Amino acid sequence: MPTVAEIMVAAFRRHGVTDVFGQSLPSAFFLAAEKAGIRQIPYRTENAGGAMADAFARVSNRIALVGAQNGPAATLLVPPLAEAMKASSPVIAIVQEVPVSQRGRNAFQEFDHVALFASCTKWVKQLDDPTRINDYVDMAVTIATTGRPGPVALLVPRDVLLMDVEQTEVIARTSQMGGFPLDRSRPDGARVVEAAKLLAEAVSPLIVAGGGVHLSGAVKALGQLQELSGIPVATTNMGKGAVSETHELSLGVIGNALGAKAPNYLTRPLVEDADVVLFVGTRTNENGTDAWKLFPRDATYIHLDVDGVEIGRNYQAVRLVGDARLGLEDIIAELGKIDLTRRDQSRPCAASRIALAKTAAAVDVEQLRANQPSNKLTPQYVMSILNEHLKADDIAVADASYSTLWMSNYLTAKSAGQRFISPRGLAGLGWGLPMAMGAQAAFPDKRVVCISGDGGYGHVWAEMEAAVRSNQPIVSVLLNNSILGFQKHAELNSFSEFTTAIPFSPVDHAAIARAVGAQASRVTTPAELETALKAAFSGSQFFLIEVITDADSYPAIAAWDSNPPETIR
Ligand SMILES: Cc1ncc(C[n+]2csc(CCOP(=O)(O)OP(=O)(O)O)c2C)c(N)n1
Ligand SMILES: [Mg+2]
Repeated sequence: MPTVAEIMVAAFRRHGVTDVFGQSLPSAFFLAAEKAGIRQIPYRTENAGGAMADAFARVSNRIALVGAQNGPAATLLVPPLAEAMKASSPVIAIVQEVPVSQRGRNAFQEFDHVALFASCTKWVKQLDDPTRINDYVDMAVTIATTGRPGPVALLVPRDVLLMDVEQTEVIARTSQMGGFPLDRSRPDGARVVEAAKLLAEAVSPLIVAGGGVHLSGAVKALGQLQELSGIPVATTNMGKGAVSETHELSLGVIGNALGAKAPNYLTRPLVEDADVVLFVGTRTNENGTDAWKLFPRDATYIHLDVDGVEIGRNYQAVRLVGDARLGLEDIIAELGKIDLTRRDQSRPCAASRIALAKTAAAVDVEQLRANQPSNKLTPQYVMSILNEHLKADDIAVADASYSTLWMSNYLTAKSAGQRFISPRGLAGLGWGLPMAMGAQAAFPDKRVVCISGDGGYGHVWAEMEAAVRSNQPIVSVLLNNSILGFQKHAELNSFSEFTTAIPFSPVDHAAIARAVGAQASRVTTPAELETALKAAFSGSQFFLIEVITDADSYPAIAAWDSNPPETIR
């Protein structure tokens, strides 16, 4: 007679699950999973395991599972689930519960997990009736993947997992889900007609693509719309790669890092001059809109999003509630029926403005390379060299803080659909390395590059051991400026001083990496950087490149233009 754990594993296999992030708990579940051929990908901390699952889901468009014990382990899942919630990532947390017979008696590590996960999941439920196991698995999968995707938590009491149940008693299910979006819905047809008309008749329209374009698999449709309409496309940090940044109508990433020193600063007028803006799959959050200052007040907005709550939150808009791919296809179909003379006429002008901005950006990068101090590399320089090594189907992952902005501003999306993953749901430190591990687990044959700061890396050093154990050939680039960089500069900007917690003691990260069996190189010169990158990219093992970087460098955060941190000291 099979146990509930075994039936649960079979149910997840039915949904196409091949990998689970875990640390052996709940034991009955993982023992059954490994016997059934599901690979357990180990984490050192639950924080990291949840972030791995999040990235796995984002890059693969499949649900991702993470397991954890009750109590303290479960509490460590809160941060990654909160990030997944804000970033619309369908992570399924399998959390052990105390045995039903011990409930409410202060059992070992007993905690109210329903209350714990209420704020950071779409759904949290405890399985009590063993015959309903298939119902609960399917409910978890459905809720994670339908509508706006997001995390769920399935609580499984230790004793229920071990129960033997007659197959005949278990409510059977046969549906195969596991991919997302599970259900695609079309926006209101009349509003699509209205939107197409607005786009056709605009003087200088703009499309802004968020992470929802990747989640919906709408990259191809967006490229078709860009080509057909000749409308320039910008992306948010999470939308980066939704269009190829080598396309003549692609602006690159816009948002809070579009300050005066940004390489793509000259794209800013194209945003500020827009009279019609089409948002696709974006929350119009603070950073993506430069604190809602970037877009013109008097523009007309159209917003296509699966979550109607996001539409009109910050910009009153023509409401296109629905799947990004279907919505874009509907707009394309409507544009096919109307006169696009205006769009055809405006395309060369938009393209030449963008070309000018890109030429200026290239000059900017040339200059920073020429003026590079020989013993102290700037992150801009490191990123521009890394960009040369990155191929069109490589995956780049960045930690929060400056790393995300260095990636957005200095790495080029060389193909439509190339992925650039960052924890921009909540921008927490320490997500970079585990997200790279999750992406690598989803695509073992792809090159995954991780960019982190030393503060964020300190949250997750231990995960290097897990990456080595899992034979993950990640190229991990650590920008070691020996400070909490953003924190220091933000404090200088706001208070003209900073606290004593900002500088770190010297840390030899390369030595830590070697101690856990990884390859590593500590880099201080351009020549050493080049050698290390060549070795890392041609190798097949986890490779940490620790670059000692200039602590005074910071990305072009627009809010600091009027009061740059360096002038305050
Ligand atoms: C979990 C978490 N704690 C604190 C912060 C606030 N914070 C944002 S950036 C930053 C400094 C990051 O330093 P580091 O990782 O070294 O990157 P750098 O800015 O130096 O490149 C801090 C403390 C955060 N975003 N997430
Ligand atoms: Mg730092």
